[in-house]
Amino acid sequence: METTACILCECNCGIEVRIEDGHFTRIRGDKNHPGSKGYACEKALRLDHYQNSRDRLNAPQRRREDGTFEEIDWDTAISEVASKLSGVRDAHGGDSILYYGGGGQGNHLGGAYSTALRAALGSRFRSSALAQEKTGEFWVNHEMFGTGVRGDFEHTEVAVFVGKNPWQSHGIPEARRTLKAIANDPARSMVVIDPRRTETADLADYFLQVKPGTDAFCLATLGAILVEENLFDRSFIRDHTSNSKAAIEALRKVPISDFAGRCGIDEDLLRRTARRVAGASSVAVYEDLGVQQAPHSTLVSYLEKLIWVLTGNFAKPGAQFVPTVLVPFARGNTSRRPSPVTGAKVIGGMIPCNSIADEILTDHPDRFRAMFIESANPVHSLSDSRRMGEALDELDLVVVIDIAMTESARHADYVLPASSQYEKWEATFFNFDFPDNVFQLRAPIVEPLEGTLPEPEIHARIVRELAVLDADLVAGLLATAESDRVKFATDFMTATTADPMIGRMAPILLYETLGQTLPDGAGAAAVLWALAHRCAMTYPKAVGRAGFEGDGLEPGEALFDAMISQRSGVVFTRSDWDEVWSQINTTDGAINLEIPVLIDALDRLHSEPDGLTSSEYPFILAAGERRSFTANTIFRDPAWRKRDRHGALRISAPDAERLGIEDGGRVRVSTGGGTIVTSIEITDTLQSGHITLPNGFGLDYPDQSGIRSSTGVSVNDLTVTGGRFEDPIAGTPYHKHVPARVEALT
Ligand SMILES: Nc1nc2c(c(=O)[nH]1)N[C@H]1C(S)=C(S)[C@@H](COP(=O)(O)OP(=O)(O)OC[C@H]3O[C@@H](n4cnc5c(=O)[nH]c(N)nc54)[C@H](O)[C@@H]3O)O[C@H]1N2
Ligand SMILES: Nc1nc2c(c(=O)[nH]1)N[C@H]1C(S)=C(S)[C@@H](COP(=O)(O)OP(=O)(O)OC[C@H]3O[C@@H](n4cnc5c(=O)[nH]c(N)nc54)[C@H](O)[C@@H]3O)O[C@H]1N2
Ligand code: SF4
Ligand SMILES: [Mo]
Repeated sequence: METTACILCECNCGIEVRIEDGHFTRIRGDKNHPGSKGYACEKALRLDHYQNSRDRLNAPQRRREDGTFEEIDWDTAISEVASKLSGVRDAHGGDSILYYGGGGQGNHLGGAYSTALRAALGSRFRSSALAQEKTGEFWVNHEMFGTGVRGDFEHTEVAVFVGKNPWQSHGIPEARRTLKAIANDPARSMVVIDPRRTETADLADYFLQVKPGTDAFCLATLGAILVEENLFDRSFIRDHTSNSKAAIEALRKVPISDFAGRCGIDEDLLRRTARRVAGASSVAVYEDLGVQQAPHSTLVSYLEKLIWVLTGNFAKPGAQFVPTVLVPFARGNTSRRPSPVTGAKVIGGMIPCNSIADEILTDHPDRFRAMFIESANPVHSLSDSRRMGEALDELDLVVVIDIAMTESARHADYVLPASSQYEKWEATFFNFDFPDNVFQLRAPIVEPLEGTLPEPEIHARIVRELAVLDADLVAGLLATAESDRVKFATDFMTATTADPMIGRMAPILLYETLGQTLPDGAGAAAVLWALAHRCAMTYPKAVGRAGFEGDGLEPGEALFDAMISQRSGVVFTRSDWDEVWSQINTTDGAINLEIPVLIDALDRLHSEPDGLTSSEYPFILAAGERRSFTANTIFRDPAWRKRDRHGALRISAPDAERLGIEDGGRVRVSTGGGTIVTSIEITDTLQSGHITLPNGFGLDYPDQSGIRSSTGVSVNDLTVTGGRFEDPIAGTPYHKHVPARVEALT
């Protein structure tokens, strides 16, 4: 059995794979993986459909005048891509090149090298899927804590899931085991806030089945009850928070019964829930897409955090903590420069996904002229796919790195074929465990498909072609890396601190030097050397407790050696709950409770009119539900699904009856974004007026004879962009709240 990890969700459970004739014939959880400890869900068993997809690209593709593609060799591809990228930069500036993506659920090493390519081109703007889900929460975290936070669900007394269905979407370690353990323990409780009675809600003790899109009312009520009934933790607030007055006053003003009615929850249930949360020794909270892609998303993030801060649920077992990080990608700082055309807020360096098309489809002189897309499929995954496709067609240059000819790749000028995640060295920076945090560098377990390259090599080749690194510097550092790693460290640090440009090129400089000396072709691991050293310097105690000790550079070197040699993953930090406070990164070291624009938004809720539905669009469509057989667009082969093969529209029995449709019957769904036809699944888990479609469908895929067709609905044919349909602060879309009409087809 070969040791690797599942690439289908952020948990990246360790797995063992038996390979016969290039096929994954047996897959099981890896007991030696220090994070997942043998756990894996059933989706992992289907990974052969990823590895042996019929849709793999095995040569670089160049678009012809007529829109068809021709195969070209790698040297041609690299030199043309490099010269066209520098051409765009010379004509319009590096800022006109937008970088999108950088990694999916299982692959972040490519993205770690792309930063150097972007530096070489002077490209500063980027975006990724995070800017259509998490940026609002990142920003709130930044304002309150100065850093990201996570919850300790394994040990918590009360688990709260807000717009999150971990039974299907995972996201916490050993999700199903953890959920069952909470459900089976009479001393622990689970609170679920969701308009649908999900698999997770079925396990809940307190199920708050809100009306879609009313979470702000629900959470404001919970907060108001804490204040009204004096349930908040006064000493915690006094000792550990600042600026609490305005938030508490705003909550005190919330009309409890009125808001309870707005969200459709019985006031008594809300009171019992607030008391349970306040009385618990620990509470862990997880908010996800159900609120992050719905009305008031950033306000909801704030209210959700106010509730657990007001009840003192930070820096103790079972509560919230600050994870140690190798790459701080969950940053919520806003950059001084907004997006060039629409002036959108840029959070954590990312342009809101919803603004991208507007940043292109305009005459504005600062519009984007080129896009570099890596390991993402924005024409499928962004709101209003058709417009996103039109935007790509308007650009002077589109380069895509993917393993498949995706919906986005079809709009590219060059498509560069990557080796699959099981054919190269790979890793993710989704390292959020606590107190033991885990990182796993995966080695290739199958030979790469001929004609493909790993992303780090692609980036390095483009950078070589751009000739930005001094050849003597590279040769000198390479020689030192071969003979003396300690001297290499000093020389490397001297070179990268002396010249900021060389500093920004550090990943590729490492790849070209240290990387060439690593065993088994593990050159892509070179960037980990810098991350290991930074980690050892940032968290000396936690890294020491994990067993990496010594003087000077020794802990970092030891950590790096462990990373590259331990196939099931390595515990890189062992934290102490007492240290969590020192990770708070606000000016005064206290949690800041006052975010003025969100307090205003809370005040404005009082006078807010009801919902986005109308007589034309009386339903609310949640566009993109996680189900047993969805995994973003990582599997293109629809045969991986054993059930729900077409991704039915879920609808309540009363609604189906009113429309005169039976289970399996066909309907037309229309929104402001478009119209689709699908079959329905009648369910008693949904409220009347609420319908759902799964994410990740509608990908086209060739059959045995090469004829391409797609299965199910591509949800972003139905989603909409624009002011009413996105968060006013973070610009995140309301994918889970699309006004829609349903008509029966006979
Ligand atoms: N099986 C599977 N797992 C996945 C993925 C996948 O594609 N398939 N994708 C991964 C990724 S990228 C992500 S980001 C996560 C996302 O994971 P989740 O956020 O858990 O996934 P969703 O099903 O999109 O949305 C969660 C819940 O929001 C609810 N919801 C809808 N509208 C509202 C609302 O107005 N208010 C509230 N409170 N809830 C609402 C839905 O009913 C649903 O139960 O999943 C990851 N895991
Ligand atoms: N309407 C609606 N839209 C949504 C969502 C929703 O709930 N509703 N969810 C949103 C969310 S949370 C997310 S995270 C996004 C996800 O959407 P995207 O960000 O587009 O990412 P993925 O679907 O994960 O696609 C990853 C791409 O990586 C490619 N790939 C796989 N392995 C490799 C590799 O080794 N190298 C390279 N270069 N490529 C590889 C795959 O072929 C695929 O094209 O969708 C978002 N879009
Ligand atoms: S929980 Fe996520 S990473 Fe783990 S096996 Fe399931 S899909 Fe894969
Ligand atoms: Mo996501």
